[in-house]
Amino acid sequence: MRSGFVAVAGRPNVGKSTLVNALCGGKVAITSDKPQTTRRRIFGIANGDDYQLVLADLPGFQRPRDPLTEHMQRTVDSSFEEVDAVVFVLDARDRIGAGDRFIAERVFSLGVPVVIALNKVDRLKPGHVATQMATGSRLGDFHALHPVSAKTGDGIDELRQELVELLPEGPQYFPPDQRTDLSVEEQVAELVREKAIQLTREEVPHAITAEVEELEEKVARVALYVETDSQKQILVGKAGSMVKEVGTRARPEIEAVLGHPVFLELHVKVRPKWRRDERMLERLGL
Ligand SMILES: Nc1nc2c(ncn2[C@@H]2O[C@H](COP(=O)(O)OP(=O)(O)OP(=O)(O)O)[C@@H](O)[C@H]2O)c(=O)[nH]1
Ligand SMILES: [Mg+2]
Repeated sequence: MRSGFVAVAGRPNVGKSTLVNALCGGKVAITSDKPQTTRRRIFGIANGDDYQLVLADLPGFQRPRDPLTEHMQRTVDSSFEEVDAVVFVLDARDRIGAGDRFIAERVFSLGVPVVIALNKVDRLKPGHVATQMATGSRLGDFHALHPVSAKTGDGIDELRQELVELLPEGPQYFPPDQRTDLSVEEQVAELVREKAIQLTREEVPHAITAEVEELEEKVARVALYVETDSQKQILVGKAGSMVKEVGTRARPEIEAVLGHPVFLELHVKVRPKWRRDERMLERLGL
């Protein structure tokens, strides 16, 4: 049995969480087109007959601006301790530049193999992919470089195989039917937050957090927090249309997690400056 831990690092929005989901063969982490969607470390577990690959999906590397983003960056830093390898994710559709070089300095000095995943190669011209591969390969002394599309699944099996080969012999850290270390409550809150982030724009997604207030057999009550009244107005929407849409989108996925139908009750609340509130951050597990 091979088993171990692999950190997934990269700039915000390059597709780390989408990639973790693809490698695990199912949804573990929420994703969105807004940067800073992932706020904490989430284990995604890929189980095979003779391996257990535990991927640590991480927040994107960033310069901290407030206590929340400070906590997020600290999570990234501490997650590099005791990993067997790192997947360094690059966005093939974007310029590979200073931000990536900054991360490269850190991951290539860890002393573990670094596998570069050049993500989002779907619908890119082969010549463009080749150029980006050449640029990516100059970032550091990588173990392997894989062009992939987390979206279409292209190259994912090969990348998973590569990572499994880097794992040492070891025990099964999690039961083989487990795909994440998040509790059911945390998964429910994350799914609600995902839909709220996907439906809002500009500063609003960053000001949203979600917390399960009550999870009963037939009812899930989830609070959505924002920082200001105007953000609340946006998230509630005209006659409650926005929050209703959040619920409509989240409910089927929550039911899939729970394994049965549920009535989803969402409450939008204002909590001024929660991103600067250490006690609130701790309560949210951030
Ligand atoms: N075209 C394309 N889009 C992708 C691919 N992988 C991810 N995306 C999109 O890129 C955006 C960001 O994806 P995420 O997985 O949330 O990115 P992330 O790196 O986890 O972002 P943070 O958690 O905010 O750091 C989403 O809109 C995804 O749908 C891909 O292979 N191809
Ligand atoms: Mg993410």
